[in-house]
Formats: sequence, structure tokens, C-alpha cells
Amino acid sequence: MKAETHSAPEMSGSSQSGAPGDERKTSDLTDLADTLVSRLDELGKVSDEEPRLVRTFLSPASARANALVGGWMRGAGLNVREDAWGNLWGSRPGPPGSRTLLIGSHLDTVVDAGRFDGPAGVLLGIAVARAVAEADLPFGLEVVGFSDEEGVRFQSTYLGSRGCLGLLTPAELALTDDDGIRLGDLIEVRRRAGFSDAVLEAGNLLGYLEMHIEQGPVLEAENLPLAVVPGIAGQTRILAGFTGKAGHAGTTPMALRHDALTAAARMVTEAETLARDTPGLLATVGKLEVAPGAGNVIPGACSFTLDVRSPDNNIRLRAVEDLENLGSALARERGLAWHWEIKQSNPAVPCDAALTTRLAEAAAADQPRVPCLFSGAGHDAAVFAGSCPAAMLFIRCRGGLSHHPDEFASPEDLAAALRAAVRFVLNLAEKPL
Ligand code: HGY
Ligand code: MN
Ligand code: MN
Repeated sequence: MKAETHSAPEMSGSSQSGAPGDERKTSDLTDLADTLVSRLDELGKVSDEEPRLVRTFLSPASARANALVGGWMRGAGLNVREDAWGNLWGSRPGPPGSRTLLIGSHLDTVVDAGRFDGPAGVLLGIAVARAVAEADLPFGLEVVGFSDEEGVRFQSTYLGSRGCLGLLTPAELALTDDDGIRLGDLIEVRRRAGFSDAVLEAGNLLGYLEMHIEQGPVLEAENLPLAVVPGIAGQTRILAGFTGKAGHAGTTPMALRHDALTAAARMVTEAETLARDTPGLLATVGKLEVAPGAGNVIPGACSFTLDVRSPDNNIRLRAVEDLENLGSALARERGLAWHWEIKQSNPAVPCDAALTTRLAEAAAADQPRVPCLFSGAGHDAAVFAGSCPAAMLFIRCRGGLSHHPDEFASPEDLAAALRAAVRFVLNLAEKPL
């Protein structure tokens, strides 16, 4: 089942660039786009585990990435700060009493990541800020690089964007990483070091724009560079596992075993079958650990992650319930202990229709039509959609590949995104929502 996508009414190809001067601004963007591409290459080398790209929540490489990107924000005339959750902010204040338009994405990565997923949206935001530096804007502009959208360190996603909106729960703050370090303790250390934990006032936000590679095959198949996003799928992230009894592989009869791995293997294949058989449902086991991990020892313990997604919240929640019940049944049948922990559950969210229409109009100036693609991937926009108008611009990526080192968006498509975003900002300045 590939991610849910659908093309709602598409925007016609018409120039919406606003005043003639704005076209001059957009045509001067070539050098900014070239700089963007070289910066993505440079940032893509900032890793905790070279030569592969890994940057996780508050890791040393994430600190180096914030320092590098913060310098680029300053170069675009932005005031730079980091907050207690490790998010990086570049701000251009607006007129007194005005609201702020946020442009952002995340700077953390998955393991063995590509260099575009996340950073492309942050560096595009910096390029937009540079492009409109001389324009009079009736609102403030902030570029933000969130510290943890992927959720690799604590298996709980959106920690940066949820943190700055004051949405982290006590249960999330109590999460521990593989070294037993508590999320809440990490944030407290930063708070004491002087990083602000001031929560964003949603009422001060004009909107949130996230530009992101599509991470799917549709734009390439339609031979178009950009799309807008009507909504973002809901996702549930689970850590589950069985505990049985390790034993001798050569002397323990099959009927007397309490093998944790074979039960987990049933869960893995049943989750796949359920998702294949349920339209709109996606289920993935991305990580599985076996103990004690010797070839001639019956596995006594096996834990695994489960990532369940759907644009339809009822389908997702019913699948989560069915899989939990299956695990309990397998544990009873096989004399095992069963562990099921929901690390996080985020509902499917719509993006803001008015802001998305403006974004599509800005993109339509450069391409014959602008598809609407529902996002199967999660994004920080899913968090902000609950607090202010949120819109997303998808950028074509080669083969639809992402969460892989071969992830690639072309300089031409990145330049198209930059032109569209500059038009979008200038149009908002000229014709407020
Ligand atoms: O997993 C996701 O959907 C996103 O890339 N964090
Ligand atoms: Mn990702
Ligand atoms: Mn992403």
C-alpha cells in the first residue's frame, strides 16, 4: 500500500506573483538557490556516525549543525537563538503588534539518512528570509530548525516542535534513551544553562510554512516539481516485545520452548498482512532486537518497534488495538510475557485551506498545475496545524526515495520551491489573509 495520495481540485497555471518588482526578486534567486544546494551538501556531512548521516536529539552533531546553520541565519540578517528543547530560531521582527510567519522544518535525521529530509526546509527558509530582506513586510518572519522530528533517540517524534508549544506530556518527559537518560533531565540541564523554555504564543503566529521533499513517487511520475499538502497522516509509534526462556538449541524439544523471537516474527508478518489487506493503512517494524543473540541459544527476549499510520484515525486506532490483542494472544499460547508501550500517538491533521491555496497559487506561477498530495510522512507541520494555520510545499525527490543516503532533490526543483515561497511571502504581505 503506498502512502495515501489524492489530487483535489488543482490550481490553474497563472502568474500570481503580485507586483512586477516581485518578479525581479524571484528572478534574482538563482545565486541563493546555488548557495542552498552547496549548504545542504555541507550540512549533510555533519554527523554523529560518519561516514553515514546520523544527527539525533541534542547530540554533538546536532550542536554542530545548529552552530553552522545559525551562522547562515545570521548571514541572512536574522537574530539567532536556541531554546531549551534544542530548536534553532532565526528571527526578523515585524512591526510592533504584528504576528509572525514561521518557516521551518527539522535538522535532526534518521539513521543513515539523506541530506534533504528536514534541512531542505530550514535552509530554504533562510534563503527566503535573505530574498525578502529588503521587502517591507507587515509581519515578523522566523525561520526554525526543529531539534527532533524523527524521534530516533527517544522513539517519540516531534519533541522539538511539541516542546516549544508546551505540548510535551509528563509521560514524554519521563522517556529514557538507550543509555537511561531522561528527556526531562536533558531539558532541565539546558534550562539551567540559560536556554529559554518560553512557550510560543500561538495567537502571535500568522502561520507555519514547511517545505519538504515529497518522500514519495507522485511528483516524479507527474513530472512536476512542486505540490501542496491538504493533510498529514496520523501515526502511532509503539515499542513491544516478548519475554520467554532462553535455552539450548540442541536439547530443548520444540514443544517445550518459550521462544520470544518466533512470536515476534508472527507479529511482524501479521502487521504486514493487516496493512496490505486494509486500504489506507501502513504498518512498519523498523527495529527488532533479540537476546541473548547467540546462534545456538533459543531467544529468551525480543523487542521491536511498530509504526502504524493512516489518514483515517479510526482505521489506525483499530489496527493498533488488533495488533495489541494479537500479541497478548500469542503470549498466552506460547507461555511468554508480553510488553506493549505506546510511545506516541498523533492524529491525522488537515493543513489550512486558505494558506494552502495561497501557496498553490504561488507555485502555479512556475508550473502548469499544482497537485494536492496527502502526506503519509509525519512533519512538524502536523504539530503546528493544531496551533495556527499550517501549509506544506512538497518538492519532487528522485525515485520518491527518502530515509536513505541516496535521497535527492534537484537544484532546479529547490530553486522552484524558493521562487514559490518568496512569491507566497510577498503575496501575503500585499494581500493579508
Ligand atoms: O517518519 C516520518 O514520517 C517522518 O519522516 N519523521
Ligand atoms: Mn523523516
Ligand atoms: Mn522530515
